[in-house]
Amino acid sequence: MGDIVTQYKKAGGGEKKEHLYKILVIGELGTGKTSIIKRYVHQFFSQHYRATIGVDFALKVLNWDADTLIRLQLWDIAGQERFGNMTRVYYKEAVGAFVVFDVTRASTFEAVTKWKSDLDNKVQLSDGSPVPCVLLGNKCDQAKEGLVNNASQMDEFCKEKGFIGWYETSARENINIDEAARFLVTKILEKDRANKLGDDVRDGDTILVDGKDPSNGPVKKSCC
Ligand SMILES: Nc1nc2c(ncn2[C@@H]2O[C@H](COP(=O)(O)OP(=O)(O)OP(=O)(O)O)[C@@H](O)[C@H]2O)c(=O)[nH]1
Ligand SMILES: [Mg+2]
Repeated sequence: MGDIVTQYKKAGGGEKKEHLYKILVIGELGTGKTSIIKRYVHQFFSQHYRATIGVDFALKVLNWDADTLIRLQLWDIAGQERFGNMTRVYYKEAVGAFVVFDVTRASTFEAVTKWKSDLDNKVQLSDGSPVPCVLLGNKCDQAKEGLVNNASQMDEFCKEKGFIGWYETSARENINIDEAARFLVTKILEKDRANKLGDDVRDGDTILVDGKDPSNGPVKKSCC
């Protein structure tokens, strides 16, 4: 899968395309993955830290343009999972990813390379190319520590490690999260057009995800 495209009639008579994209959110413990997703999907932030166990899910629907609706299936993977052996399962069929570090803790930046290698070793697009991945330096509302203070070195780091770009974000202050997501989705759409990531679903077909409408909650796998 990766991407499921549905075409359906718009009120005006034309056809509207609908894409379903699986996006991973990975990185060290406590870097703010869950907070970024909560901010992005629910416009909500909490100071309270509750570690994610295993994986969590959220769905964000984007009215991309007049002809395109995009559903982002966000996979919020626990920081502790890099030491487990489940990431291969979780990464399956992803078409985009965010690797998150905490700008106040340089150790979380040092772990970024390990997360990126884990990703690249375990999942590729159908043409064998790496999954487009954006690096997020979160908690930029706080004092920064390490390489993140040097933008040109960060650019260089991203080029070297195969990130398509990087952003400083704050889930607390709602900084750059929409922008980073828009950037990633733009790249995914480009890849999709070049590469046809998924199957077309005929007009009138219903997308079922584990037997449920994906707009109703966590989704895992699509079928039709
Ligand atoms: N100041 C500040 N704190 C943040 C920000 N984002 C997250 N936090 C705090 O950082 C802590 C950890 O956030 P989580 O979103 O739970 O981190 P996580 O990456 O999901 O952690 P795991 O699930 O353990 O992997 C929480 O106390 C959040 O309130 C931010 O942008 N700024
Ligand atoms: Mg979490």
